[in-house]
Amino acid sequence: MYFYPSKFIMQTLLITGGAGFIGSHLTRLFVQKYPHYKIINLDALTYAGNLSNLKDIENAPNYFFVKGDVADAALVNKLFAEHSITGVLHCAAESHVDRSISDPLAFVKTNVVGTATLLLAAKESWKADYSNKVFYHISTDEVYGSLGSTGFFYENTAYDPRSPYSASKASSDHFVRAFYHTYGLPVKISNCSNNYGPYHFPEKLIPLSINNIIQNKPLPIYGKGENVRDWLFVEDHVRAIDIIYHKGKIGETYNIGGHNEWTNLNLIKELCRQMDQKLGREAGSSEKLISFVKDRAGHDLRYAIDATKLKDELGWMPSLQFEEGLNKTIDWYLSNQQWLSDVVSGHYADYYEEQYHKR
Ligand code: NAD
Ligand code: TDX
Repeated sequence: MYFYPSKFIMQTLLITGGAGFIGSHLTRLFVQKYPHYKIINLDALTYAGNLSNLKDIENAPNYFFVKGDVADAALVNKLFAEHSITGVLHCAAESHVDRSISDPLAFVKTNVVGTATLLLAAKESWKADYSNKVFYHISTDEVYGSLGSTGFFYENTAYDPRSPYSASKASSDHFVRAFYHTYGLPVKISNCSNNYGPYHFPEKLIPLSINNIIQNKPLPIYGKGENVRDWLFVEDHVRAIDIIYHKGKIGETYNIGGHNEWTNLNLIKELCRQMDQKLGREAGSSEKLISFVKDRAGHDLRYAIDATKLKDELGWMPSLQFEEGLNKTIDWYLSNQQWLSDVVSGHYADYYEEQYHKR
C-alpha cells in the first residue's frame, strides 16, 4: 500500500524532539517547505534540546512549540484531541550512547515508554479513519548491532542491539511494527547512520572535537580509534525523511546512509587538517592534541548502511562528499562560537567533567 500525503493538502504534523540536532533541521525544512502545513514541535527541552536552534523560524505562522514529555500520556492525548494531528514525525529520544551506559533507565523512559505513549495516542485518535495518516519513527542503524570489517546493514538484517541506547531504540522500533501488525496503524520507520552538521550537540565525536580544537584541549579518542562509522550530512538525512514521509510505503523500513566510512582516528586527522588551515595554525599542530583514552564499554566496531532500497524506490542519494560536508560544518561552528559556548557552559559542563575525568 502506497501513501502519498499530498504536498498541497493541509496537514497538522506533530514533530517530537524538534529542538534537538536532527529535529531542528527537520522542523526547519518542513516549516519552510510546506507553509500550508501546521507544525507542532513537542520537546521536553532536556540538556540536548535548545530552542535557539530554531530562532530563524520561531515566528513562522505555521510553527508552534509545546514544551513537554513524549511519555506524558495526558499531554500527548490532549495534543491529538485539540489539533487534529494527521502525521507524526517522531524524533525525540535520549540519543547519546555514553549517557545510556551510565543511566539506562532514562533511555527506557523516553525511547521505549515515550514511543509507546505516542503510538497509543495516535491509534486512539485515528482509529475511526486511518486514511491519510502517518506515524513516522526516526531510528538508527545501531539497532542492527556491530559489523566486522566487511558487509552492510540491510533492512532485513536481524536486530542485535548491544548498548542500552540501541536496545531502547530497537525496542521502540519493535513497538512501532507491532502497532502496524496488530492494529493496522499506518507507520513508517527509517534507520540512519551517524549524522553530522550544524547544531550538533558537542558531546558527540565531531562537534566535541571541533570545540576542543578551537580551545586547544585534548581530543579524546576511545581505544585505538579503529572503530568505523558511516557519516551522513544532517541535511541529507532530513531530505530523505521528507521523501519517505511523502512517498514511502506504509509499514516499510528504509535504511539511510552515506556510504562514507571512516575510522574515528582518520576522521579526527582530517578534521585537524582542515581546522589547522582555517585557524591559520601550522600543519600538524591540532593532531598533537589527539589523546587515546579508555575504550567505551561494549564499543560497536563498525556500522555501514546499504541504502539501495531508498535509492531504487524513492530516488534519494546523499548530496555532499564528506570533505565538503565537514568543511561546511567547521565553518558553521567557527561562525557560531556563541552558540557553542552557551551550550558548553550549561549543564553539559558537569557531564563533561564526569565523563572524561574518570578516563
Ligand atoms: P538529540 O539528543 O540532539 O535531540 C533529542 C531531542 O529530543 C532534544 O531536543 C530533547 O530535548 C528531546 N527530548 C528528549 N527526551 C524527550 C522527551 N522525553 N520528551 C520530549 N522531548 C524529548 O538527538 P538527535 O541526534 O537529533 O537524534 C534525533 C533522533 O534521530 C533520535 O531518535 C535518534 O535516535 C535518531 N538518530 C540520530 C542519529 C545521529 O547521528 N544523531 C543517527 C540516526 C538516528
Ligand atoms: O569522545 C569521544 N571519543 C570517541 O572516540 C566520543 C564522544 C566518541 N568517540 C567514538 C565513539 C564512536 O565510535 O566516536 C564514534 C562516534 O561516537 P558518537 O559521536 O558518540 O556517536 P555513536 O556512538 O556512533 O552514535 C551516534 O550515531 C548513531 C549517535 O549518537 C546516535 O544517536 C545515532 O543513533
